Amino acid sequence: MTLHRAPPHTTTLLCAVSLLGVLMTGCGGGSSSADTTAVAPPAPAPAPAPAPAPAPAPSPSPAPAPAPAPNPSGAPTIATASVSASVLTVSGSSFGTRAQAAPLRYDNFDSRTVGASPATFGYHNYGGFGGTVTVDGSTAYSGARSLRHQSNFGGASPDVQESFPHIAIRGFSSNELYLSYRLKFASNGSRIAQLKFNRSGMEISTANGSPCYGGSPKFRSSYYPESGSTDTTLRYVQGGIVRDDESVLEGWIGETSGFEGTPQAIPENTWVQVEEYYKLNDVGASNGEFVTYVNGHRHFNFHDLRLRSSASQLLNCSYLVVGMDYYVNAGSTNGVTVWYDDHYLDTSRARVVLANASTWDQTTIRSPQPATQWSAAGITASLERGGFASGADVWVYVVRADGTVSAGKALRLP
Ligand SMILES: [Ca+2]
Repeated sequence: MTLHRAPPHTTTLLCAVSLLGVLMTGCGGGSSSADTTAVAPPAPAPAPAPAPAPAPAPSPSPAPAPAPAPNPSGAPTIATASVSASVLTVSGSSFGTRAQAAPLRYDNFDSRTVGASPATFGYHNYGGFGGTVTVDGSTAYSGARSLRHQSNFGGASPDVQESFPHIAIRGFSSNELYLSYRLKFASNGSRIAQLKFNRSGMEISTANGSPCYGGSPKFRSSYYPESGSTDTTLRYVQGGIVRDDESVLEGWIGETSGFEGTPQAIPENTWVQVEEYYKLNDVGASNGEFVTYVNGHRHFNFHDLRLRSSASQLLNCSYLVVGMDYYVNAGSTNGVTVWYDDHYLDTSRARVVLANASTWDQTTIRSPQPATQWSAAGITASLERGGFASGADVWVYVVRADGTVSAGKALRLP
């Protein structure tokens, strides 16, 4: 299949006109990632043994004790999984550790007040512009409420419209982030020109008018429809990383060398799951990671990135709602609407998941459950049904902090 990228001049124009002083470093996509790999990665290579002293020492110095493996003894294995009183309990072995049981953030918006701004319940508004972001009681992936970004609706116009509310989580610092959320959009007769996915990185207080959006190092991506058509489906993914020196590595999924894969098309009025995983490199090494999925379909898959030069450079901001460029057509009934639900953000990949297939590679729904207790042999989490109804047959997976995934354990939800 031949993929057709949006004309570069279009992207440049949209970026240039949309950023109000935010420089080009903010342009491009912005999404986020899940696991490093969809399958259990091989066991980490054992630390190379220190070269034995070549000197003919009469008595060789004893080999240093190997560093304890952070996740000992093989893949995580689930023995039992059950639900009682909306608590998911999983027992087994080799689940590894988490610094704290609960994720950094979990919000299904179901307890929020319809019409409320996310700034009233822990989200940060970086001071964007354009449309509004409020709790919505008419459309949801889970429960009865979600978060809605409603872009402004003026008259039909040949000019691109912009709506960039810039709603994020901040107030943490980490070498890595895993996030998942649900997204759906409706064109309302209008048309998205670019939907910016999650951007996450390090704030630079003086950066280009917006500490997170203009900061670095940073991970980012955007989705685009077919250029110049009336097609409302999002089909093309562009993005990459911004290093601490402001240099970039970016490209189009499926079109640029190193950006393998085929973009997962997102039609309007269809909920999808976005998962992203970011990891900064160890200082001096090229082992930073950027892995993203939509409905379990992998887009970015980088494991050899160098984004920073100091251990003091940490991820400390992560957008949920960035914004969009869009067109209002003759006959439009509103600007484009985008909904978000089941927002999960954490500083670790370690999580327990409800999924819709018996093997991880086949899953297209991977709902992370917010844990309340976590040990190597047992996990409890608040049951978040997401799209799964009572009586649904699901599979429980445990993902360890190193990305290793257990086999699925069948469970019929009560
Ligand atoms: Ca919800």
